[in-house]
Parts: sequence; C-alpha cells; structure tokens
Amino acid sequence: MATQRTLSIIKPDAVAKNVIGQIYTRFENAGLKIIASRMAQLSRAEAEGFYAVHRERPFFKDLVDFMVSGPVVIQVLEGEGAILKNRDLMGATDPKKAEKGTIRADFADSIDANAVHGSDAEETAKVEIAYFFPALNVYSR
Ligand code: RTP
Ligand code: MG
Repeated sequence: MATQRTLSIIKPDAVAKNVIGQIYTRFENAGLKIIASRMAQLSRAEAEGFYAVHRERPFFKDLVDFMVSGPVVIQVLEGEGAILKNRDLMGATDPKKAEKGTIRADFADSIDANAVHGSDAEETAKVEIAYFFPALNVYSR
C-alpha cells in the first residue's frame, strides 16, 4: 500500500480530558508519523468551512457549536495506508458502536463529542490538509 497523508483533529472534548499525548501515542504506535501539528481555537467560520459538506445535515449547527467550544489539536499523519489506518484507530462515529480499544470507544462520550476527526478518502484528505496547513508548514521526513 502507498504512503498517504491524512488530516486528524483532536476535538475539544479530548483536549479537555487531557488525553492529547495518549492519542498521539496511538498514532505513533500504529506507525503514523505526525508531520504537522498545531493547537487552535477554531472560529465559527473556520469550523463551518471545514465541515461544509455537512451544511444541510440536521446535526450541522450542533457540530459547529461543539467544534468551537474549546481548543483543538490539528495534525497531518503520514504512513502506509494512513487514511484507513487512522479511521481504524478512531473507531465508529458513535462511540457506543465503536470497537473496544479504539480512540472513540476509550475516550469519547457521545456522537457529538467523539474525540477525533479523520479524513475519509484521498481527495478529502488533500482538501482538509490544505485547509489547515499551508504547504510550508508540513514537514515530511
Ligand atoms: P469526522 O468527520 O468528525 O471524522 O467523523 P465521521 O467521518 O466519523 O462522521 P461524519 O459522518 O463525517 O460526521 C461528522 C461529525 O458530525 C457528527 N455527527 N452527528 N447526530 C448525528 O447523527 C451525527 N452524525 C454525525 C459527529 O460528531 C461526526 O464526527
Ligand atoms: Mg467525516
């Protein structure tokens, strides 16, 4: 499988729970390199732009409210099959349905406060990485 990059966000609930390091360790233990990283308080406009594909969904306002409720940590992960690997580490969107040992099963409380975001395909990964990291801030080793 080819080396890929994916965009990951540690959401406000997981930052508030003080588990940034534990989540980073899971990425590293799975062979994913953190090649860009920053903490940010998203504005409403940034959160709405990021989740624009969900604009018409009934949960859109709750999603944006939650994403601006506190700081997030945004990173680019790189590795073999990084997109799917990260989705596997994350677990199902609803933590009640997430497999044991996944980030969402272990750290998330609800479908809204579900600890992490991860790109779901190559094309969305490209768009999402460009959204938060201008090329110069990504460090490939
Ligand atoms: P994410 O984009 O955050 O990585 O999550 P995902 O792919 O697993 O789920 P997605 O369908 O892209 O939805 C984005 C976020 O919206 C919230 N959501 N709420 N109440 C609901 O039915 C519902 N469905 C989705 C979740 O917080 C989800 O992470
Ligand atoms: Mg998604």
